[in-house]
Amino acid sequence: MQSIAFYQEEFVSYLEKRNQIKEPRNLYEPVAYILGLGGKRLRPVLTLMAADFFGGNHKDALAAAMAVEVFHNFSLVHDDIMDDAPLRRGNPTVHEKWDVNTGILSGDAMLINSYQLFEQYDDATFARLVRLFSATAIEVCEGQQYDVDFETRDDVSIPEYLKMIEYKTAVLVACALKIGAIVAGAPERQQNLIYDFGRNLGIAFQIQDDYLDAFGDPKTFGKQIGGDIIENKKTFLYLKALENGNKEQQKQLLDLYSIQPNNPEGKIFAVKEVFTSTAAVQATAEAIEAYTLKAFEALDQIDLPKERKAILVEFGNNLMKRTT
Ligand code: DMA
Ligand code: MG
Ligand code: MG
Ligand code: MG
Repeated sequence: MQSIAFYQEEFVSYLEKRNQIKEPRNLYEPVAYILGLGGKRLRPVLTLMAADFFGGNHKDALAAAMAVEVFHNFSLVHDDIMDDAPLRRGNPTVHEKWDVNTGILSGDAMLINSYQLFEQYDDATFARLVRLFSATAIEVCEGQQYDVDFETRDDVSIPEYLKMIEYKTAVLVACALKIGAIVAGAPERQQNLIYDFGRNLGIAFQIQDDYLDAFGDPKTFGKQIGGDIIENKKTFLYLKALENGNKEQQKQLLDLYSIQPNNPEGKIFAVKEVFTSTAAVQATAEAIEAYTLKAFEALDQIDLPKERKAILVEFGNNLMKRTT
């Protein structure tokens, strides 16, 4: 059985070959830029692993894995515009390096290109992949719309938050795995079970993403620390702090989130103090663990040899130790 590092290397060497195409149009410069910045390659690696684990060949899944990664990067380029983010993977975001229009158009080009990458599969597989991708794309857009709407709402509940992160983040992690299973020709029940594993892992992943946004190490994180706080994002930390806090802490948090700060660093510091003093940090760590365990329970039901499941467990556990 191959290691996770093996799949990463396989994927990156494939990506490098594809990325050498030089287009005369400026549109593709940002595409090559964002894809070339690296990142964890989490989603395409999951596609390749699922393809091998369900009895296929990961090489047949490379184009599909590429589609997943290109789709993910489309969503990041648009997300950074929506979140007014200056940094991505330790470098300027696309709209910061070029401009907002370039960010929108190069993001659109990536979304379309991601579908085009499915063309190499036979018609039945193509139809399955496009159907799943379309359903996922709509959900990601809906999740992103909730995320933006929640910025100006102060009555967001934890179930609403969980739905939002399931849509904006977890469905693509789940989709990445299911795509590998589809390419391998796995039975539908197995496809759905691996999807459920990915969905729960993706929820844990986004709760942790929110945590790192506030408490990550600026040297390794690659994004602006405190960006969610500046943008009044309703994160798990925030909602738990509001739930756990006393009247005074609740008022402080609501006040901090209701103004456009002229001192963003001061706002970030004050909000993080409330996150810590209300034990929201502890509750967040517990939620990450709970969803990771749910993912492993889903994995337990899948009809795969033990050693393959062990690699997916290792993958999940490594993900929970991440700093980027
Ligand atoms: C990510 O939410 C969701 C999508 C669809 C990109 P986010 O804004 O927390 O992501 P990041 O922290 O990477 O900007
Ligand atoms: Mg963002
Ligand atoms: Mg966002
Ligand atoms: Mg984030």
